[in-house]
Amino acid sequence: MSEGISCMWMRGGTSKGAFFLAQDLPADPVARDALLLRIMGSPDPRQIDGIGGADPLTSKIAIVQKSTRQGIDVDYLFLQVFVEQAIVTDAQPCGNILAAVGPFAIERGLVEVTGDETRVTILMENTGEVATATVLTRGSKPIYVGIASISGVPGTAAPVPLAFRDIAGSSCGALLPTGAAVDMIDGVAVTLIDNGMPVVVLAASDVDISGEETPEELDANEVLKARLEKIRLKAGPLMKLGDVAKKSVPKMTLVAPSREGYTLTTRTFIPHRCHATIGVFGAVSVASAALLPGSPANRVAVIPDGATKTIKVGHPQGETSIVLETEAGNVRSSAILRTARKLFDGRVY
Ligand code: NQM
Repeated sequence: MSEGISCMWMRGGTSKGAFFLAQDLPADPVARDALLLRIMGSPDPRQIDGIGGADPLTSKIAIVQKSTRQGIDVDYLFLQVFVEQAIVTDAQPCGNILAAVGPFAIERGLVEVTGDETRVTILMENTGEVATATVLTRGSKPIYVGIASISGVPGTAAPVPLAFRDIAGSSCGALLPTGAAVDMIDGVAVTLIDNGMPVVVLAASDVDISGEETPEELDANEVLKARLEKIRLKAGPLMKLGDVAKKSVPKMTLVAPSREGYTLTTRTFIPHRCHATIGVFGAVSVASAALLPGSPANRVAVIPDGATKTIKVGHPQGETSIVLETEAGNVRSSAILRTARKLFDGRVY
């Protein structure tokens, strides 16, 4: 530790995190997590004694290594470091941080560049699911500069399209872990769904908000937060996630009709603070919930026709478009456009 540890600080989508090679961290998870808490500066609301950004979206870790599995380039373990509690959890994946895994793997020489475009196949160790990232490359390096833009990130950057297949039930064992598109918890209609991320989807109007509030307004609404947490703690076991008191899943997404012409609009608690936008797998799960007839998301959504559906998931800073390939009404694969950027490369102490 006195010598420091090699670490790259990267933006992936609308999140930021510390990227490590697996070989540079302790193999023992207890020692590793203690070290990561110290590196990020948790527990502390300001993370003043670490490099974390005092927000769940900037208190994230990616651990990457060359894969030994057939057809997979790299294995990626995501860890969420809680800001105010001494908790490091692998109980969720992260599709935003995933956007920077391909560029990082190329930077560290884990994947060979194959021309103007390099496809990186990534095993997400948290769920056992596979993602394919396409990274623009020149020489032996990723290109970060480009013309793609995503809501929640100022300016433009090189596009990093991400594609997923068969991610239903990634953490809960089934797309709908209770077998139903609608369940009732505390008198509120909810969809308990996992298409890449366990999410409880409910209508904003059912918990007495419009769904257009700012994250700051929602974070200040203690009555709403207490009500959502009660529902979440009951949803956890129903979703086969056990006791979720100390877990960052399931997420809580409040849905409402969109006045901007998006498919629907959302406000998401992850799970105790309101997301500035929405997570990648969170958005895939909510988009999938919108296709379920009679569900809270379906009731507020305007669903496009056709087997290939672009679902525009509205959020506080614009929208996140998810492309769903469907077959007989079921989602077969999904894709999303992200961008990523190398921010700092050095040693962390
Ligand atoms: O849902 C935040 C993020 C995420 C996770 C969260 C994510 C995803 O925006 O795939 O990206 O929901 O904790 O980084």
